[in-house]
Amino acid sequence: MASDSQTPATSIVVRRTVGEQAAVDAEAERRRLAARGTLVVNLLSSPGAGKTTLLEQTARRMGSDWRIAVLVGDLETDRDAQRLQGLVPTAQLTTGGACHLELPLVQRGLAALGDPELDFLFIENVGNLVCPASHDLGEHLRVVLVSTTEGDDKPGKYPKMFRTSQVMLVTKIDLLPYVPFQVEHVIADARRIQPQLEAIPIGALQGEGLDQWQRCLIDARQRLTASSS
Ligand SMILES: Nc1nc2c(ncn2[C@@H]2O[C@H](COP(=O)(O)OP(=O)(O)O)[C@@H](O)[C@H]2O)c(=O)[nH]1
Ligand SMILES: [Mg+2]
Repeated sequence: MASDSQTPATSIVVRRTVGEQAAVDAEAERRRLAARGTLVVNLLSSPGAGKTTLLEQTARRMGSDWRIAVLVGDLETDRDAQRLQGLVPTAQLTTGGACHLELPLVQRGLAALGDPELDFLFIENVGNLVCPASHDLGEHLRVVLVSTTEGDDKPGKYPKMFRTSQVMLVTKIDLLPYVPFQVEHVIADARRIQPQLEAIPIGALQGEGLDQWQRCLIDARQRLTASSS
């Protein structure tokens, strides 16, 4: 039997799948931004549920007290970024047809803003209740919006989106008198999938529920800074 010194060295190459590497990268980004005190909020919904409107109102309410920036994902056009211009530093992330955002594009958007020190970084994902649920952007808070015009049966039909979110905003509650939609039904349906889900009904245009939304953000950031210090 050969002695140890004669044994040829054996090298083992450990390869990660693309998915595993993406998870490692997202976790590294999450930790990097947590250490800086930046709460990253990933906003997801079907098209038109009210993500940009919510961001406009959030920037108006919080922009003078907190350092905020927004990365806006879209298939084409910079229309949402234009709506936010003048309210908050914004970078448009154009996916060129892809149905969701991925971390490298988010990191390019943040670099385009100069990777500033922030209290809150909002990411408006591409409008879609399916694909964005499968992509970790390094966020600390995943927020799904469901509007009163979409029907109160959507959580059960798109379970991954609701299972992976911490907060659900029920939007456009000013339209409740005109549409067949029960807020308690949508909340019960979502909590069957994700019992811990925090649910906040809002009407962003009129400002309903925005105090609670703002408290939710500030509390989440406080928890983040407490746990990373
Ligand atoms: N009635 C009502 N309409 C809203 C509200 N929030 C957004 N909208 C409208 O819904 C449409 C889509 O909103 P937008 O913010 O662009 O949705 P996004 O595609 O998710 O970014 C726009 O016409 C908004 O004015 C709301 O609270 N109430
Ligand atoms: Mg939008």
